Amino acid sequence: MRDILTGDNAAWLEDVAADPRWRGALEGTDLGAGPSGVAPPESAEQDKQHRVDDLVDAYRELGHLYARINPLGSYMPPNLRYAWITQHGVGRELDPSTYGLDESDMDRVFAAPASFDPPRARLRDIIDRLDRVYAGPMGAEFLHIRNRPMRHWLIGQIESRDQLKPWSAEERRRWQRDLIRAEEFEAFIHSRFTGQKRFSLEGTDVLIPALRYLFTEAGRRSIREIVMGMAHRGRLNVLVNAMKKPASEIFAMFEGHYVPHSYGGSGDVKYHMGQSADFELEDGRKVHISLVANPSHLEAVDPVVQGKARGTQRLRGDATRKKVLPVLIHGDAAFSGQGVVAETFNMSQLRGYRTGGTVHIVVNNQIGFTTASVDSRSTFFATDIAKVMPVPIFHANGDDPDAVMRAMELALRWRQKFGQDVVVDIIGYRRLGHNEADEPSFTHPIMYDIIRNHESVATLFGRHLDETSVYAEPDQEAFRQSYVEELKTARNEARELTDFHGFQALAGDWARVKRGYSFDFPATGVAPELLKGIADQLLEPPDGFRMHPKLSRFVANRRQAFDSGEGIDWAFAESLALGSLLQEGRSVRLSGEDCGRGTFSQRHAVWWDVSSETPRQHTPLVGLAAGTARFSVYDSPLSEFSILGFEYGYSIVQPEILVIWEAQFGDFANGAQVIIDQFIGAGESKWARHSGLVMLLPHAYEGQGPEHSNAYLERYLSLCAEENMQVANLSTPAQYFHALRKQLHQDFRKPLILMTPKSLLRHPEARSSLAELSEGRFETVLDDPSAPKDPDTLVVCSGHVWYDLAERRRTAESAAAAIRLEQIYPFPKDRLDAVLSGYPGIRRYVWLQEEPMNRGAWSYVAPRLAELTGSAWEYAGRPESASPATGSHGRHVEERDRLIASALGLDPERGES
Ligand SMILES: Cc1ncc(C[n+]2csc(CCOP(=O)(O)OP(=O)(O)O)c2C)c(N)n1
Ligand SMILES: [Mg+2]
Repeated sequence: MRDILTGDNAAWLEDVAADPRWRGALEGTDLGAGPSGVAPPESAEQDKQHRVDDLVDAYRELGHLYARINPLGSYMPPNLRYAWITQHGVGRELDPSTYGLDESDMDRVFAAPASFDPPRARLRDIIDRLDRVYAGPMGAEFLHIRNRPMRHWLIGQIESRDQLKPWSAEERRRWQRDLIRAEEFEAFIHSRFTGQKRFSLEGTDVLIPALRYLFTEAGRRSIREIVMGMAHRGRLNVLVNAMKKPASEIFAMFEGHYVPHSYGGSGDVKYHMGQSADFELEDGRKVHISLVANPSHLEAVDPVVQGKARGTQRLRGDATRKKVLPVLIHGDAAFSGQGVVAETFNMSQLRGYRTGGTVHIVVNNQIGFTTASVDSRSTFFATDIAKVMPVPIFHANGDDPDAVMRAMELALRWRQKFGQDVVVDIIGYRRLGHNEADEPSFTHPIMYDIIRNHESVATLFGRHLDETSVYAEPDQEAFRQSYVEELKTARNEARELTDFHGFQALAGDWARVKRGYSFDFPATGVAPELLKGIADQLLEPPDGFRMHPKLSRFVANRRQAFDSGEGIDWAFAESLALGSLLQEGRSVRLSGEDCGRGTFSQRHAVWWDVSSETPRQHTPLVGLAAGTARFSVYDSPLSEFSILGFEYGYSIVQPEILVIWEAQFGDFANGAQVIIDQFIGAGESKWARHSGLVMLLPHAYEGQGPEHSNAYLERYLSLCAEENMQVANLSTPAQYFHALRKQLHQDFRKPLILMTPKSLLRHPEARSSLAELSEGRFETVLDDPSAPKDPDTLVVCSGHVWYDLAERRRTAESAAAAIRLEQIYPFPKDRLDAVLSGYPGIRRYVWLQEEPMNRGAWSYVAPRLAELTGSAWEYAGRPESASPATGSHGRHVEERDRLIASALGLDPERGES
């Protein structure tokens, strides 16, 4: 600012500064105080106008703190009331007398805010409008939006005369019918299935008309698909009354007729189920709505919804992200408490993860289980976390459908205009306990006294519609009765649904996908001439592109390896595999921390021109994509939970895209443990949702200390059952090449968990030949390429440790053969059996691993290996350890030498050297 306040500009800016409309903008600069730093004298008229402007600003800034947004009136836990007053000094900010305006000014005409029409108005009318739009049953927070045009647009929308127009009678009758449905649905379950958990919506019933209004408005604005996530609260009600799930199916689950095993899988409780349905507009247009299945873990579904929405945008060719809308419905306690909410906001505008803005709805019942808001968060509102972003927040009184719909409308308008997130905080209450068997007044006696005497929104709004002759009470009652009859019929139908499994059949592209796993792997070799074409594309810089000298060397090395037909390393094998898939017309998406270059400088999927002033990049794989295929690679934010969730969500959209997530080091994936446990491991069993997601987890004991050694292989293995995923620890680039290609070439989709190399990326022996890429397929077991004659010891190991073993064996006299278990789950029993049968004279069977005994694959493989040979296997590896690895490099080397020696039968205790 200071730089431009010189010369000619200064005079012009001084003129501007005199204009009252610019006052706020220039506050804090020299101009804010006038040309000489001293404010010019004002006329009495100007002075009054400034006072009016200050009042207008106060409404915009603080109106929401005065708004009548709490249906429980002034009820607030005592300490929260204290916090309110100390933080906000609420009292007289909206009182005209605070600004020196009194009754005699009320009929005087002033310049109105720019959003007003006409531009001048009586003070009384200005205040009246501001009061209604900012301090009525809806409050708005937006001053954290720093972008002025966006903020002004929003102010214009909120203050516009349109906001005061009454809703149409037809619209309001529709909402009332939705409210009646919402209320009767809960009441029906309450009386028929007493004491069973349903997580009643009562107290925030307005969610049902609000959602249906959102779907309708979205459809009118050309949105074709909505991807939605929500928690337990009112989910059954939403499924039936907003998403067309037959009530009979819900009732069948209450009746105990639910038999997911008849389809296969565990199924899930009713309030976690997903659903998809077409929502029809009156003009016949349809909006497809999908509610993503979710686990109990609150907010974990948020990034999954984002990934699914992004994938759907891709599938539908929605380049501007205006046709597919993500909607997330949160609880008030979870919204402020769960960090993944902040992670999801953070990714919302990033190139690789944006979805064009999410409509967030907070179903705010002012409590979380038994915990009061004051113990739940340090912020005043549950929604304050959203203020890290330019996200408008509308608070609406849940007892006032007119206000709630207004907020929904503004939210959608904002999202479609700016592609940014927006929050609608529906403030209601929870009529019952956390669940229906729960007694809420143990902990909140005063609040629950108020709630007991508080009439439902359907009662209040219904009475108002009756009194204003919009919807006569007898007509409302007739509708209520007809809906109850519908529910009764549904209940009777439920009695017939005796073998209800609840899974929605796989449709579209997924219909082709087989459910079961198969060891009949497709051939995944790629002809040498095709590989050459791919390599040429990968290794050729564009014209005039100046490469980093080290990158030039990297490319030259790859070229040399390719031309010699030998020495293809890990990362090169990866590029060739991805390039081949792209050439076949299949898309690839890779994301993770620093994955463009690669944590270990191994990948260089993105090249940077070192000479150009404007950053110029080249991504060689992009040019290989055939047809509609696309290669995308994104350096992700420093988050595991949200990014893995996002990629999982992307992977369930359609089966023909290879979606890969890479951890910086394998152990960091435990920050995403909820996604691994609840979605990746169990999603197919619970919800019949298939995913071919690949997780790359750098893993190897190389003396880097406790945190960079271990990807917690054992955790994945503990989740393995019923062929739910594939877990592998590979030892050659060719194996990696075939594993990646196979992931799209096999006819089923299961997550692939790969332990990936670190030092092996550059190990001169961890190389493959072109011939190995051109022929064959993925092998679950690799036989010993240089087994001694008549071995008496057979070692089975997996991954990196094989190279240590092979090296030691070269210099030691050992009669041990060593084979590699490349895929650990599904356990390749038959293949391993076949390989073992090639070694008839074995006296010692040894499992070798570099991980401590309580980690790695030992616990998983031990009983399986024993079953194969009918004898217990020896263990060669590190002893049990609380920490994943030693922090001392010297100690690491000792441990390594000892475990290799022990596997080969060379350890001192055995009297050998
Ligand atoms: C991550 C996680 N921690 C704890 C729980 C247990 N839990 C279930 S509901 C709930 C309270 C949620 O409060 P809120 O988000 O306000 O939703 P409400 O039930 O009030 O609608 C808790 C703690 C959970 N489901 N998920
Ligand atoms: Mg709550």
